[in-house]
Amino acid sequence: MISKQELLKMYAQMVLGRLYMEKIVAFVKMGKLVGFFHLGLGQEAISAGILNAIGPDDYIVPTHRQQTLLVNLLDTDKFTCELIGRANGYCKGLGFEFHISNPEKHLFPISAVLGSSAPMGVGAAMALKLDGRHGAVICCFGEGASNEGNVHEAMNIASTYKLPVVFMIENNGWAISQPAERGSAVADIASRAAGYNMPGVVVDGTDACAVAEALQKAVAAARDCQPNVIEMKVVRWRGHFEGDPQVYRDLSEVDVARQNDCILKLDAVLVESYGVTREELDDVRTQAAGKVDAAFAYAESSPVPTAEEILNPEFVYATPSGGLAL
Ligand SMILES: Cc1ncc(C[n+]2csc(CCOP(=O)(O)OP(=O)(O)O)c2C)c(N)n1
Ligand SMILES: [Mg+2]
Repeated sequence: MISKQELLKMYAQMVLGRLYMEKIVAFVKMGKLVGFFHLGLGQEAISAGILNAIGPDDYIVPTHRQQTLLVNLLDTDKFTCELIGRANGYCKGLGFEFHISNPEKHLFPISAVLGSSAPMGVGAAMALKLDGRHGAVICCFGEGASNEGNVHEAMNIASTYKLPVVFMIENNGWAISQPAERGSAVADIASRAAGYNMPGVVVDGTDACAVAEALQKAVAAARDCQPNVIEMKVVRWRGHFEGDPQVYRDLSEVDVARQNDCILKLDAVLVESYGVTREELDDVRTQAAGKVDAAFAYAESSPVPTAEEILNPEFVYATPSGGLAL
């Protein structure tokens, strides 16, 4: 059972993620942000559930749609500097949001090579097991990525070697313009787990309580070297990237999904079942909005990296003695 304190914390994380992404939308529209932004609006509960489930020995291999996770796991100001390419960002403004990583926070880089997070996560899980550490790797990817060959190989190795890894699939129904049912013969990607002799569960990714409970169980099992698959069903609210005209889908799907908003649902649970007041929730929102505004203002006034910093290979490539050593 997830406690009131845990749910309140998740609520605050979800609201921060939501407002942060809405700010990105605004900045893209104003022409202040350039590049591709793959927003996880509507998918905030999953990131909050991951943050709730992890402990100091766990690791995360994130996806490109987990801004809620990044903005809460990392320092929001420093993350925003990375987002808009400023020298005091986590990767000196060279990684941007997409390729950000942070060894101290056990955060692997998001890979642009779809599906490659799975072998990366399995490699990290193998390292944890060999080192005798009681941690797990939460290896995240979308349902589109789950159809890549290396994901299947990674799942097979994970189960054969009993590695401490959770394969966490955010099934948002779309892989760019391809609907999930065009990319896979099974309706539930988690059902494939049986083919690797692993447990696999399907969870409503908009139900924060169900998400948190399922992730806690999945991570606990993985720490005990029971690899498993967890599939979160959601709907992608935005285009594949900001600016995607989405001519390939009927947007009424999004209107329906917005009625099933994970934040509104958790809001109702907190008020109706846990006695949280509307004022308390409004306060959470006000604080999050202030944090987002302050982070963007700070980042905008921060310096861009110098040419020397941009060209210094030490900041771009891992060195033999450094990098993401576990
Ligand atoms: C190996 C590889 N193939 C294709 C792409 C192009 N690509 C980028 S994102 C994407 C779809 C991702 O869909 P999904 O895994 O469902 O994640 P979502 O964007 O829906 O969160 C594709 C095909 C890529 N980056 N890498
Ligand atoms: Mg998808």
